[in-house]
Amino acid sequence: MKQPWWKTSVVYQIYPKSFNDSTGSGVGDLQGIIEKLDYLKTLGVDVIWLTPVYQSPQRDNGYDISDYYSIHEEYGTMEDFKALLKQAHDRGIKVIMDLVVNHTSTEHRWFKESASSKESPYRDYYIWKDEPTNWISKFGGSAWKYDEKTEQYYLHLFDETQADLNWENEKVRQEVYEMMHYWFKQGIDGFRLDVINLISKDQSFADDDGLTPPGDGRKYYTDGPRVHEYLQEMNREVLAQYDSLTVGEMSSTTIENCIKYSNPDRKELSMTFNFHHLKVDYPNGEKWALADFDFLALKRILSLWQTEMQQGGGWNALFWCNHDQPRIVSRFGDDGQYHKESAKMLATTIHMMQGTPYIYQGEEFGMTNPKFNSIDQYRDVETLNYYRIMKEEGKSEDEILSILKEKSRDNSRTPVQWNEDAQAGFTTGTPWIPVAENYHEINAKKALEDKDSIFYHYQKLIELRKQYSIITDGEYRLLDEEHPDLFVYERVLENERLLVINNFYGKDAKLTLTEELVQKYDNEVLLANIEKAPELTANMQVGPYESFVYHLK
Ligand code: TEU
Repeated sequence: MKQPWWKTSVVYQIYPKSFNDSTGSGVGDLQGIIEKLDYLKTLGVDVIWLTPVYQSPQRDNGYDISDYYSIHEEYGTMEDFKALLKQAHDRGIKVIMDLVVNHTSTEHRWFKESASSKESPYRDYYIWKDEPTNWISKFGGSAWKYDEKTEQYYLHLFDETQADLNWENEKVRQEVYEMMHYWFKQGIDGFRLDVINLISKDQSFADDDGLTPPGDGRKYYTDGPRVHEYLQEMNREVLAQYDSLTVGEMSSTTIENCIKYSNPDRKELSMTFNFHHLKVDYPNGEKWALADFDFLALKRILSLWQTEMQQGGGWNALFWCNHDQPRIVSRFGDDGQYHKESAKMLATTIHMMQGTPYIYQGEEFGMTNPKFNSIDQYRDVETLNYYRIMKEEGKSEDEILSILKEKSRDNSRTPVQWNEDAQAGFTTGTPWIPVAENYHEINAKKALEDKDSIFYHYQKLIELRKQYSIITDGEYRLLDEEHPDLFVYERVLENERLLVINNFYGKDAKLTLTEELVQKYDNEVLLANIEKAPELTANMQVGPYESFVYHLK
């Protein structure tokens, strides 16, 4: 059966602001992306995902859109966008954009009209109430902002400059569909849909009774009452007319809903991002606190999503990194002694799973957290809001900075480190956010010159996905579930297997394999992160952060 193209693709996420600056403005731009398309072709990615490039006041770096039909002037012009699209397509690389329609910027024309008067025809484009609920914004503080002029509160699940659209209003939905057609007619190949599972709110707008954690109101708008109805309408009105990749970012979602969002029989989306595996270092579910990651929980969660989504006919987006998450090699790997080995091991762990892998800019050569040591180096609105909140809670500067160093979204937003030139070759000007200090050692140029680099490991993972259908279609089975250090799984397709062995720690680990695995098959090493992978035996020793893929036939 011919698979849809996005099931065998690998997507590369570009955060334009930090990717490559072609003008010396200090901010990345579309021409800067064009300059790097050959680099991405060398890596072998099939799709690039651009985080928002629309007109925006940039309070949330483009996730606060003030005009869906124009390009943010710091990034370039519509002509630059069209040139990028053509240049990417000429290289066989598809382009998906970020669809942010849970909310707009309060600078958007619609909101300005809506806030002008209770009688405005745009009033019901947003969610206005006489009294706020006790819901908490994901960026801290109340999720409602009082408007003096019309003496009502408007809902903002994120920053107060990001007002939630009212999806109950059919005019809003039609505006969104019209805009999606516009971009598809420009020639794009799909969308990543920002927090799309938050668009349907429980119309009771009740206070959270605090009985079910976290008690912040999210149960009244997460995977809400009409969300599947809206996505099926979006599919009928728009998506079904284009051969596209659509990936929904599903905040605080469930497996059951992600099966519904991505099972093709339901005609909603192609695939989903979920974040459960990236909360195993949140003590009691709290992001803004420090804890070692729970490795057994990580294995359990990733494996559950593999098996349940496969059984339910859903499709996972596979990722460790994005513009909201810290750099994975610093978070679950080792950005010191075993930097190269652990980055390769982490990549192998998810790229050999079932789903569509996403590589975040700089991940492919092991960019790390920048380890900022002053609040002046941070830019992210969520980070700065929580800095203020933690200060008000009485936490010391040092304690707060130690938390931000691990948890801030700015960890992934420092400029891509291209080479050892000034500002890592990102800009000839002053970058909007500081470059990480380790760019002399960790940069794309160095990686391209080192045949044993993390870059070429990613390149090989992408090649393997094209060569072996077992990676796309094989059944996933976790092995040795309780092993405290090793993440070992197999993929099974008829009489063929892949055996994937990953040591998540910097010490030797013993692995016991079944006689069947060791005796019954001929095996070949497809990939290893050390010079020579050990022979498959019933009792194996796996060294610090070592990672191997064996093909068994
Ligand atoms: O993110 C949704 C979201 O909740 C993230 O902000 C992330 O999960 C959170 O910061 C973890 O603490 C999307 C975009 O990816 C993000 O960049 C935007 O800020 C947000 O929506 C609002 O559009």
